[in-house]
Amino acid sequence: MTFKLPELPYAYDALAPYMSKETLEFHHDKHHLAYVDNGNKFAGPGTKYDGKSIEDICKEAFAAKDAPVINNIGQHYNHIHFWKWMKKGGGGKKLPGKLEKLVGEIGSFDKVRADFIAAGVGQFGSGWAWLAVKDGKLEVQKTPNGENPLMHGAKPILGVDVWEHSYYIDYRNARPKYLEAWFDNLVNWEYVEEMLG
Ligand code: MN3
Repeated sequence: MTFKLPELPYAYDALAPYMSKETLEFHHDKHHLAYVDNGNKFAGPGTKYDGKSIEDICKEAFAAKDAPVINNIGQHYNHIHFWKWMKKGGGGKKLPGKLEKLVGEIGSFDKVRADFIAAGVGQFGSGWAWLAVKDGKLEVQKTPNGENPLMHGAKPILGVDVWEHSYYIDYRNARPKYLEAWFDNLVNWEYVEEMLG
């Protein structure tokens, strides 16, 4: 399979002021594109990964400790969903039904929000914070660099990019402020529910 850069599902200025046009231009057009180009080099046509799903490639590469594929295909997978996990006018406490039930099983909306933000703040260096489903239960996770919950036996349903390229233009070094603004104003909960399958 030849990997391709997906288009953003909204205009570059749609997420302002929480995520600027400039951030999205760099993040999508330059950073995500680099993962796609490198992903094609390391896991595209002519490699042993050709013909496999991106989810399977993530798992196989992690099991084989194949760092270039873990990072580039992991990041391609993460960003495909990251763009869809955000929308203009997102956030809010009103969750779709299945998701609300899963959150209720491990506590409250406020606890999940606090744990998710703490995971993002606590990820040392570059990486991601996640809501993932493992054995039917919701979990808050964090992973370094391009890793994701698929590589750790779970299914990601929401992820936030805590690499500096995701927030430095808009928030400088204030990662907690970025995470709070992101969670409260940008999360597309309908897409999170869709990821439950
Ligand atoms: Mn990124």
